[in-house]
Order: sequence, then structure tokens, then C-alpha cells
Amino acid sequence: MSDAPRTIVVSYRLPLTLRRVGPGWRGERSAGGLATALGPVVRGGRGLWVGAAGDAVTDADPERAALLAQWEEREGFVAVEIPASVHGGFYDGFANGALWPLFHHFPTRFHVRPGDWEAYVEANRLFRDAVLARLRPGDRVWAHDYQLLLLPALLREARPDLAIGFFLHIPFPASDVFRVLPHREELLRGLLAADLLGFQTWGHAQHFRWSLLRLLGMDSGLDRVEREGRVTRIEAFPIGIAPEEFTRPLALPRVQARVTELRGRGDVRRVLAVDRLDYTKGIPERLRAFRLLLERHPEWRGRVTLIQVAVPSRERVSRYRELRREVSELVGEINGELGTPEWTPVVYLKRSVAREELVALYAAADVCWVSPLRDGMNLVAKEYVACQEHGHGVLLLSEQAGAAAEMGEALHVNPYDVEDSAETLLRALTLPEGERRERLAALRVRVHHGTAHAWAERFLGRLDEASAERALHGGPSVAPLSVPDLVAAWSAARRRLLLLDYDGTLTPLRPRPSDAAPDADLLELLRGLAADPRNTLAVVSGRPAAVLEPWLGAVEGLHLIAEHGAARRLPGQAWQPLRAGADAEWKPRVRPLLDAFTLRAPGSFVEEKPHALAWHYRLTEPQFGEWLARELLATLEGLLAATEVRAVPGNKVVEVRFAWAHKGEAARTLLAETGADLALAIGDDQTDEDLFAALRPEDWSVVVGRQASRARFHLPVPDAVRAVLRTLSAA
Ligand code: GDG
Repeated sequence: MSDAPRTIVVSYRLPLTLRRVGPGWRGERSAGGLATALGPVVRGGRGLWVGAAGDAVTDADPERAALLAQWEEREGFVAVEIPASVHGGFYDGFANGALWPLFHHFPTRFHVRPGDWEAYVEANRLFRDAVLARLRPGDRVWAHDYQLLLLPALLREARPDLAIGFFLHIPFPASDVFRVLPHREELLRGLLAADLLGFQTWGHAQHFRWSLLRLLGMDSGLDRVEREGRVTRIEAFPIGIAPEEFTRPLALPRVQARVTELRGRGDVRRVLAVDRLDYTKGIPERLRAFRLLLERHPEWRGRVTLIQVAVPSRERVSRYRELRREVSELVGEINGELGTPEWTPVVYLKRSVAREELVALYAAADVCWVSPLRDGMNLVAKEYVACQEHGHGVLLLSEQAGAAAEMGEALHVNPYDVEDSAETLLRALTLPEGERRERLAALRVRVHHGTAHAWAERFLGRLDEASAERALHGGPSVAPLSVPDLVAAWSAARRRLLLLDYDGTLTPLRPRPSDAAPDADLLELLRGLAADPRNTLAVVSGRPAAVLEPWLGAVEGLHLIAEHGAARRLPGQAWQPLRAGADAEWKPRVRPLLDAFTLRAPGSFVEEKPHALAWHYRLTEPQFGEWLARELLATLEGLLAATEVRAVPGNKVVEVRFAWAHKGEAARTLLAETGADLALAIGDDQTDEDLFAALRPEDWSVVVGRQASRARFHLPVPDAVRAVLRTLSAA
């Protein structure tokens, strides 16, 4: 085996299933698009594929173990053995009883039993252990789908530098639906540990971002989110099929003969539907719509047949057994009520058909009716298009399928609307040939371009970029502060300048700014530092003078900088604006606008300072708050264009202030005035970055928190800042 970097694919199932045959075991290969796309990625020692090999294991079996060892050796397929005691709660329980229905927007089908979550966690650990046991330096991991949402975090914990990608094959739900889940925050954090998160559509990715904001209070950019100095990229990678897997069998003479046979006399149109028997696929809804078409347009009786292939699935789950009964009954009713000795309205194949037969059915169908109530992508839609090589078939596609986002030339339909579905089917049956050919040609270009292959390559390419970016810019550039080093430099310095931010640095952030008054301990600490004649101590805050003065004014020898540098107070002197003669006319124009936004957003409020106005929305529903903040910023940009005043976004606040009033300016002034040979600046938010930027390279800049920063060092929380200051004070 080579030492080259490898890809470790992890999915719930391996593309090979072990089945008991008599007393022994046999492996059956599955030929899905995923297996075809990822086969080359792992084959020939280039990687491994980690997953379950079949149903849960009940007892140890040496023959089974020997076969699995062979698979790993020859094919790179690593079997994860999930004990039956874990498998039930994990797979039938949390994965398919809770995640599957909720992610497909069926909150009423959602069901968790005690113990399901624990089993889910345990199963994810088994997958992690299987990966860790085989990991080599340089390997990258690509985890798949809703069964493994915790895997990225479990792996990251063990290997902070591992390149981890995750792809979700099913939709990500709207945040109001997602929040129904127990352990929802843990699931989000589980995913966030990946370097790259892939979704089927841009819409699903946006749903994920809203959940981050509403449940974890985390802001994200359109394609990335940052947490503790680490970036997770968020992107849409619509999955495709391997078209040659369909066109190759289609070219076989026996399949062509079958197509001709299926087309028959040509006076009955064939509408084809192919699904796993799953409630998300909208099979009963489709049958009802078909019945409605035949009732409303009796001229189509005898002239159209619906061929429904439905592959039984998850039969251990009672909801799936109910669905099977419901579909059988509906088919029976329609055929019984409307059928004739010459014509069966619905041909129902309640089983899996062979690949060649499926290809022939696709090629022979005049219409393919894909009508899931919700679907990550839906590959049937793409397979049909690939098989209509010379055809002019019509694709009828649910707008709730991920495929609809790409396949705009299909006839889209709302699968919940039975009347609309019936009418759209009628339209599909009567569409002029020219239009059918045009639509199909455009769809064919997409299907042949966006293949499963291209999908895998693009994902892995982006994963390499994302992990390289992490290696370059991630955590290491902001190192933890070494207190002994600082103390040594501090003791050696003749004149020291201390620039301290207040909120989030000397005290924790509070929901209401007025709750952050200094405690006795803090005042004592500041007094001690300010009393040393070698120190110049300045609190550099965004707060107005009217707040800083009563809170900190009594600390002898302390410099106060208010409103990010718009005003300052030298020890024992009066407050002064940093620049004289600044325009005061802007406030009466801006204030009414901020008041109007406050009325729209419950929990928000305006803070008025002598030189600035701030609109705070920390207590507003986050999604709504962000949306309003963006609108406010855009409105203010126009309003203030001709002035020296700017609107600046902050942490849950929009600040309107003079463009020149920033902490960097204040820091430069103090550095020049004091002639300090050591400067130490500590701060926690965006406005403190100006402070850090104003320092000299050898100075000490410290950011509180793990966010990306230009500071050289970081401390975790305000308590740690106080501890460091206490040490310095005693040094
Ligand atoms: C998940 C997401 C996403 C079906 N019947 C037969 C048969 N099939 C094959 C089809 C197709 C596959 O099964 C079904 O794929 P879908 O994409 O429709 O749906 P899920 O299984 O739910 O897959 C889905 C997908 O992951 C990929 O990311 O698109 O949204 O839910 O390939 O051809 N194949 C054969 N006989 C059958 O009777 N041979």
C-alpha cells in the first residue's frame, strides 16, 4: 500500500451487503450512484469505505469475521459491526423515527423513545472508532448523511487537524421544524466540527444557517460560519447520477426489444413512477391525483396507465407498514372502480425491478411522475432524463424535490395539491412534441454535466481548499497568552501603557448594558494598577462618558476613553471631544429612523450617547433582528452618504458614529503621549481590532475569546483577564 493521502468515506451502509445464505454468508454489491461515484475514490488503496455491512450483529461468527477481513484487505471496505442492542435505537429509533420525518417536514410522524438518543450517540462512536483505528497522517474523511450527524465532532475531538467533510443527502428542515428535535444543539455542533458541510440545495444550506442563528445564536456568512477561530464552509453540492450506468444497458438489444414490447400498440400512454415505499415520496397523493384526472377527464380512460414501482422499505417501522396497506388499498379502489377487462388504470409493482427492466421502463415511459412531498434530491428524475435518449418524454417534478432547484425545464407541481397535480399531468400528456423535445434537451445537458463523478470531485476539491485554509489561518495564529512571558516583559519595562476594553473584557457581556457596573473587586484591581507610577492605565470603551464617569471616574490616575475614542478624560481633568467642531446635525435625522426600527423589533432599543447613536437588538428574535439590522444599515448608508458619520455593524448592535472616532486613533494618541516602551491592549470585539492594529509589532495584543483576530494572543474569558491583571499588579 502507498503512503499517499487517502479518502475515508463513511456512510451508514457499505456498498456491499452481507446476507445469510444457508449456513454461510454472501456479499451482494449495490450499484447506486453513490457507489459508482465514490468507488474510484476508495479503490486501489486510494482510500477506505467505512460502514455497516448489513443488519445488526447478534452474535460473533468466525466465518462472517473472516469474510469481512477479506473485504477490507482487498477492497478497502471496513465493516462497522453495530450490536443489535444499539442498532434498534440508533437506526429505527433516532435516525428513522426522529431525524428522517423531521428533516422531511413531517413533525407529526416524529417519535423518539427513551434510549434512542443514547443509541444514536453510541453508534456514531462506533463509526468514529472504526475510522480512528485506521487513520494515517494526511488522510481526509468524508462522512455521509443523517445517521452520522455527530461524527464530525467526535472525530475533531480526537484529531483537531483532520480534514473532515460532511454531506447531507436529505433536506435540512426549516429552523422552526428543526427545533422540535431533542438534542438539537448537540446535533448542530456535531456538524459544525467539519471543515466543509455540503447540502443538496442552496435552500437547505440556508435553513441550516437559520438554525445556527436561532438555536446557537451564531451568525454565518453566505458560505461559511466561524466558531472559536475555526471556519466551517457551507455549500450546495447537488448530487447527480452516473448516466453511463443507464445508457449502457439501454443500448443492449434485449433491452431495446423490451422497450418496444412495453410501448406496445402505442395508443395507451405510460406514466411511470418509481419510489421507495416511503411516506415522503407522496405515493397516495399521486394515486388520488391520478384518480381525479380520470374522473374529471373520462376521455382519458383506457388511454393512460400509471405504472407504479414501489420498493418496500423499513418494514420494521409501523408507519411504513401502514403506508404499504394504504397504497395497496388505493390501487385496488382505482382499478376496481375505473378499470375494464381491456385496461388496468394502475399497474402496481410492489417490489424492486432489475436494473435492465428499470431502464426499459424509463425509456418507454411518456411521462415520469416524480412527486415527493419532500426529497433531498431525487435521482429517479435524473435517471429518467438519462434514459430518454432519443425520446421526448415529459418529466413531472415536485417542487419539494431538491432536483426541482436544478431542473427548471421540468413541469413543476405542488404534490400536496391534488387538483393542480391532476391538471399538470393532463398538461404533460398533451404537451406539443416540439416543447417536449426542447425541455428534455435542456434537462439532458444538466444531467450529463452534473454527474455523480463531478459531484464527488468538486466536493473533495473544496474539502482540500477548506482544510488548507484552516491550516493556514486557523487557531495557531492567535496563541494562548503566556503569562510568565508577559510578566517578564512587564517587569523589565520602564513605562507601560495598558489599554483595556470594558464590556466583554473586564466584565462578562450582559443582556442589558446597564447591568454591567463594576464590582468592588474590579475597582480595587484598577486602582492598584493605576497607582504604579510606571503605568498609564486607560479604559477604552464604546460606552458614553455619562456611564464611564460614575462607574470608573473615582479611580485615581485612570484615563477614560469614551465612545470608541470620540471623547476622552485625562486623570483629574474634564471630558473633551477628540476632535472639536464636529457636526451635530446628523442625530435629529437618524434618531427617528432608529425609533421606527425599535417599534418593529420587540426587545430592541436605542442608546443615545453624546457623539453616537446605537440600535441594540440582542433581545430580539435573532433571525428577525439580523434581517432588520441589514435593512437598517442599507437605509443609513444612503442617508449618511454625504456626512462624516457612518453606520457600523457590531455584535447585535448597529452603531452610528463619526468615521474617525475609533479606538485605534485613541491608542496612537496615548502611545505618542506616554512614550511607553511596553503596551498591552486587551479587547473582545470588532472595535478592539482597531486597537490591536495601532500597536507596534513587539507590543502585547490580547483578544478575549477564540474568534479570528489580529491580536497576537488570546485569553478565554473576562475572569482570565482579571487574573492576569492581578498577577501584573503584584509583579
Ligand atoms: C436519498 C435521498 C437523494 C428505486 N426502485 C428501484 C431502483 N430504485 C433506485 C432508483 C434510484 C434510487 O433507488 C432512489 O433514489 P432517490 O434519490 O429517489 O431516493 P432515496 O433512496 O430516498 O435517497 C434522496 C439520494 O439520497 C442521493 O443523494 O436523491 O433525496 O432521500 O437510484 O433508481 N433501482 C432498481 N430497481 C428498483 O425497483 N434497480
